[in-house]
Parts: sequence; structure tokens; C-alpha cells
Amino acid sequence: MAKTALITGITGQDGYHLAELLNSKDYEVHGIIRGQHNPKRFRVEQEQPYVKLIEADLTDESSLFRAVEASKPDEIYNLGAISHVGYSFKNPELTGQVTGMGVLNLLEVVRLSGGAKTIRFYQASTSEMFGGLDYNRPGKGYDENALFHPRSPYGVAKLYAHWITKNYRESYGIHASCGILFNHEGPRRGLEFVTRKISNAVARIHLGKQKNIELGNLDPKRDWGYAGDYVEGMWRMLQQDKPDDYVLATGQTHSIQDFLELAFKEIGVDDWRPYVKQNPAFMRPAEVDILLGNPEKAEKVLGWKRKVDFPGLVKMMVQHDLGLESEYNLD
Ligand code: NDP
Ligand code: GDR
Repeated sequence: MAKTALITGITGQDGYHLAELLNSKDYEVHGIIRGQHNPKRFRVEQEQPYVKLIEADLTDESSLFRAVEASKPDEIYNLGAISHVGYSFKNPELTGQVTGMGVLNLLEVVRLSGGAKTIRFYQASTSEMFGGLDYNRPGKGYDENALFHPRSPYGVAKLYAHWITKNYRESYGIHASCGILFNHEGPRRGLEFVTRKISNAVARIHLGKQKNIELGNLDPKRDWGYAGDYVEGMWRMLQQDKPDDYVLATGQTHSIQDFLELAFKEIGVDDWRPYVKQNPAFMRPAEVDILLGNPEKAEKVLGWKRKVDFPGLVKMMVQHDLGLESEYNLD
């Protein structure tokens, strides 16, 4: 019989890819959308008409209760969050409420609605929980047992969410798994994140719509993969007999300068430096210098492996934005 899934964060990057994947597997897909007038509703309705939208908010437990009642899910994927690290420094309390306490709200709904033994739960944990300081540098890559030292209100909220999910698994026997996902990007990435900001600016510079790009710190390194590959890993976690936590990563790390290098090469520019201006407004009070993941457990247990490599990812994003920016005048 076809399964039913409830996705929070349906309007986000991962929500898009996961809904596509589950629909291709004949799931009935429900998605939580927030706000009295969410401009992204139109996008979902146009592109993914199979998604049944339910109005709710992670900070409003009764709304989540109604969403679970209405959808009767076999699987819940909690992707909703304040997800921008820089923004979390400006709105730390809101971040705590949505990204941290929102997860508790949803887990309580699973438990109190009698779903502890019937609903499988995925929590979107993150590599931002590691932090990358001198005493816990990644070495060969952070795995599931590496030390946590979050460096932002976002990372701290996610760490609470991570542990409360594990706690509900241990306390109430909920089939709840945390995917500790390293950065994953793609053409659906929000323009506020550095990779998409660069790919979009490069396309606009090429088309003469923009002269340069303002960025913050260019030195940090990230383990960047493709979002379409990562949602497959989320799904696989919930198909296991036993719940557990898994790192999804590529096992390679690259700096923002590496990303700039490849992105500008895509439009035939060898030296990107004249086009990039540094603006302190995009710097963070505390930075995560280096992230590198070790996906060995997911590869072995889930049979998961990323398909798109770093050059392929940069190319995909720049080519997408060249198409988009040539077709539409978004100014
Ligand atoms: P996005 O920022 O693209 O999407 C976030 C989603 O959360 C949006 O749909 C947003 O809705 C929703 N949301 C925000 N606030 C609330 C709220 N109060 N109630 C309900 N929904 C809300 O994130 P991604 O798709 O990139 O990431 C998905 C999840 O995975 C997030 O939890 C993120 O923190 C985590 N993650 C992401 C990684 C990545 O590299 N992409 C890596 C590791 C973890 P709206 O459109 O209305 O704002
Ligand atoms: P990150 O992604 O913080 O890793 O979190 P982001 O793309 O925002 O930043 C990556 C690195 O780039 C540096 N940077 C800039 N970042 C942004 N956004 N804008 C800039 O102009 C800029 N200039 C330099 C940042 O300082 C940082 O070092 C993402 C999110 O998706 C989280 O939700 C997720 O948990 C983690 O990835 C894994």
C-alpha cells in the first residue's frame, strides 16, 4: 500500500527534492506551509501539484497536531527550520524557538497522538553542530561520534533538536533518526547561501546585469554535495528496521575561493578577484573554519553514496542560473 509522508519545510530546497523523490515512489505527500500569505505557495502549487499543503507552524503545537491528524503520516520528515547561520545571530531567540523547540513540539505531537509506535521520524541535523575548532578539527572527517561544539545560535538550537530526537527515541521507542548532513546545494538553494549567491552573481555578471559580488569570509571550507543526492539518504534512513543517526557528506572539502574559481571559469573568467568585494556585513561573530564529513557508516549501512562531485555541482548551479537569468528579467 502506498505510504503517506508529512514534510515540514516543504517550501525549502530539501523540501522540494524530497517531495519529488517521494512522489516518484508513489507516496501521498503532505507539506506544512506557514504564514497567512506565503509567496512560495504558488511555486509549490504550480510545480508540485501532488503536494497537499497544510497550514501550520513549528512554534504552534496545536497546528502541528491538526496537521498530523489530517495527514495520518507513516513518515514525518522535519526539514523546517530557521536555517541561515548568519540570520540566527541576528534572531537567536526565534532560531531557538523554531529550530530547537519546534522539534520538541513535533515529537510531542507524535507521542501524544499515539504515533510513537507507528510514525517514523526524520530530524534534519547538521554539520554545524561540530564547529571545527583547534581541539576538534575534522582529521579524516567528522563521523557520528565526533565531538560537538556549535558556533552559532543555529548550531546550538540544532544540537538541542538532535539530542531531544535521540531522547524521544530512547524514552518512547519512536523510530526517530537524525541525518547529520553536511552542506548540500543545487539550483534550488536559496539566494542567501554563499554557493547560490555566487552562481547567480556569476550568471548576472556574464549577462551584464551586475558588475561584482560582495561576500564575507572567503577562507572557510565546506564539504559541499548536491541536495538531490542527500534526500535519497534521508529516505533510506527511515526504511531501516532500526532508527539510528548517520552522517551524509562527500568526504571532500573546498574553500569559498575554490567555488569562486570554478564558477567564474564556467563563464570563461580565469581571475575572479577583480569581481569580488569583501563586505564585513557578511562576516559572522564566530565562524566555522572547516567542515569535512566521513560518510562511511551511511555508505555501508544504507548503501548511500553521493553521485554529483564538486566540479559537477558548480557547473550545474552556474548553468542553471545562466538559463534562468537569460530567460527572465528578475530585477
Ligand atoms: P531552507 O532554508 O531552504 O528551508 C527551510 C524551511 O523551513 C522553509 O520551508 C521554511 O518555510 C521552513 N520554516 C521556517 N520557519 C518555520 C516555522 N516556524 N514553521 C514551519 N516551517 C518553517 O532549508 P534547506 O531546505 O536547505 O534545509 C532543510 C533542513 O535541513 C533545515 O532544517 C536545515 O537547517 C537542515 N540542513 C540543511 C543543510 C543544507 O546544506 N541545505 C545541511 C544540514 C542541515 P518558509 O519558506 O515559509 O520560510
Ligand atoms: P553555512 O552556509 O553557514 O555553511 O550553513 P552559507 O552558505 O550561509 O555559508 C557558508 C560559508 O560561506 C561564508 N560566506 C558567506 N555566506 C553567506 N551566506 N553569504 C555571504 O556573502 C558569504 N561570504 C562568505 C560563511 O561565512 C560560511 O563560512 C548551511 C545552511 O544550509 C545550514 O542550514 C546547514 O546546517 C549548513 O549549511 C550545513
